[in-house]
Amino acid sequence: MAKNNRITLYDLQLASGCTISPFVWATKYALAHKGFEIDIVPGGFTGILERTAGHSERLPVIVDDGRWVLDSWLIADYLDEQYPERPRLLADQSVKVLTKFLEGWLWRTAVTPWFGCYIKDYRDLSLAQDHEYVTRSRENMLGRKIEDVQAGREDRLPLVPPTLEPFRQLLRESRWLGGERPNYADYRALAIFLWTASIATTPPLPADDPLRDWLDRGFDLYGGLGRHPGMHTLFGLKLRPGDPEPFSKEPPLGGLASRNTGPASTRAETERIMNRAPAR
Ligand SMILES: N[C@@H](CCC(=O)N[C@@H](CS)C(=O)NCC(=O)O)C(=O)O
Repeated sequence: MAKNNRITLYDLQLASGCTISPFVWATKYALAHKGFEIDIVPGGFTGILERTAGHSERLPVIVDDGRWVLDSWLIADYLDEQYPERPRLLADQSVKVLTKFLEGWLWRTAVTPWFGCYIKDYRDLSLAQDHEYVTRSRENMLGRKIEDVQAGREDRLPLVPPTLEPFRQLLRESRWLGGERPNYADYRALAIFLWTASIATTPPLPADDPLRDWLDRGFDLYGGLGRHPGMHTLFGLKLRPGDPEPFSKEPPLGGLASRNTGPASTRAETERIMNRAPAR
């Protein structure tokens, strides 16, 4: 049982002191959701094994009254199993499965392109003693020089916001992914944008992105857990002529977006698809 309601979290930080790792961000929110005070052990990329007394090469790691728990997903399971009387992170197995799907989709859609757009910032903003390690490990990962990977990002950044449209639609219909209140699905998804905000020296999203409402509310949770002075704004992407529309300005159309409550509810769509002159 957490002594004095406190749990220790090994952080992964940039030189500014803000958390970089999306896995650590999700864990910070998970601990706050469960009502714990967090004792942060600060640090960067190098020396994790020594810092954690040989327990882990990766972060997050928590220590709960002497009990070490590694890995963000195992930590979430541990917190729900150990503290079932506190608000649950994941109501049941199906929420967990669907959260993993959403997270996988967001990594493919946003993290992969943004990693390539911000990898030099990621290295430059890390602690001075981490620069060499981050450069070598990430260049090995990517098979190219960090500078070459990031070059030309002004052409690639505008391509990402339109691909987030299904996620926007979801959040138009629901205040949180968890419904009336945030749950672990919100934290896993927010963690991706918190990671981005920790490294994005130029914004990835347009100023008027409808995702802003959910993102701002999420960053403000738990006394502004996502608001660290080292974070960058996500909003203000400058579009150039010819860039795609960053998000849909039309009300959502089609079978996914509308509820069939009888012929009156589908009449406009039927007229639209029947009366337009056929394409030649
Ligand atoms: N499956 C692990 C992944 C943790 C992980 O990969 N953390 C990265 C940061 S995003 C790390 O510790 N990296 C240290 C390094 O790159 O040396 C989890 O969910 O906690």
